[in-house]
Amino acid sequence: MAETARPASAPVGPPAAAAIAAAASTLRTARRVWITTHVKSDGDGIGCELALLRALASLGVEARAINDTLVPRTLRFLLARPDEVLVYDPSRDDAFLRAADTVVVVDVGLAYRLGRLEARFGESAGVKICLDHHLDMDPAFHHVLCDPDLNATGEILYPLLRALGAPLTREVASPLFVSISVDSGNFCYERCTPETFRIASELVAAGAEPYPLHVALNWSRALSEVKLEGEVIRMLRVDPGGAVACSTVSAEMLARYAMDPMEMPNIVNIPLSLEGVEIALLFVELEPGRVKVSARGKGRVKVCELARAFGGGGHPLAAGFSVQGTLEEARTAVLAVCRRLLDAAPPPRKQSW
Ligand SMILES: [Mn+2]
Repeated sequence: MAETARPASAPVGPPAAAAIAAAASTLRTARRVWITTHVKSDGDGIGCELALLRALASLGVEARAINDTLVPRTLRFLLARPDEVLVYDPSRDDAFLRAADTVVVVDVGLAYRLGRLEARFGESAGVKICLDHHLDMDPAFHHVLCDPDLNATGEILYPLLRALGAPLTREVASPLFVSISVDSGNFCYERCTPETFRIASELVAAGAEPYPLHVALNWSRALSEVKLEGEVIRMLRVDPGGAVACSTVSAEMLARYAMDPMEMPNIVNIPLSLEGVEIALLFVELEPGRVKVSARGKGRVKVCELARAFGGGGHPLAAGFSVQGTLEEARTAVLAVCRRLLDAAPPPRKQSW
């Protein structure tokens, strides 16, 4: 193969126009493109897959989106047909995956997070392109368009689609708008820049409709999820200092409401919404002895540092990790680190508007 994988030490960062043009030219001449994203995919991953799939189809390039796991219920409204994004089925898909001359991985740079598709990715002879906004990146990719300063992978995909010269139709713009909207907290998070809004403006001009997309994304919740939120609110605890708030979801509650712990990413915003709270925590008992912790911050403390103390990772304002032990043991251990981080944190910033 003419293209060689980049060295393991190559940094991620704002991709140069030349890097975007090179990835676009690979895609324009591709014959079979396999698009995929991480397991338990989210709005950014699925939105990018759909936008790229549709853009490539409009250019006459054969492409398929094949993931390890199902599109979450909350995002299925985006699909033009139920099988527009496929769940990997070896007997149906292996021939296509082996024949793919280009592989595009979106919203993740680590092959192990492709689940059952990790091996197919590893053995693929195709040119490997990564579109992402996370820090960690395997050295297997020939093209890396990854900028951790962006809210969403969609903000990387947008200039790539422009470089591809694919028409920006409503069908491309809508999932791309969803990708950025979901990962930017509805255009509120700190990484929103004028460029974020410039892209959003182009997408709306191309036919993406913010209000119906908002209704489909945020006001189409399952009753069980809202009822579970009621229990999470009842069990809210605020640390005596007032800066840490947390709540818990037991394995019994997950079973009673038939909730997938991966499909409730916003519940941790309930403790975060309290005045004076700097760190919000949601402890979810995945199984007896294993607790998943979602952490959110308002800015004074980088919650990724909290996550790192427990072997996890994430972003300054949003991170996650797992702790062995009971819910109570996990809470005691995590609160102790929170207090330490708060003591070392700079004083609250005085804002003026
Ligand atoms: Mn993302």
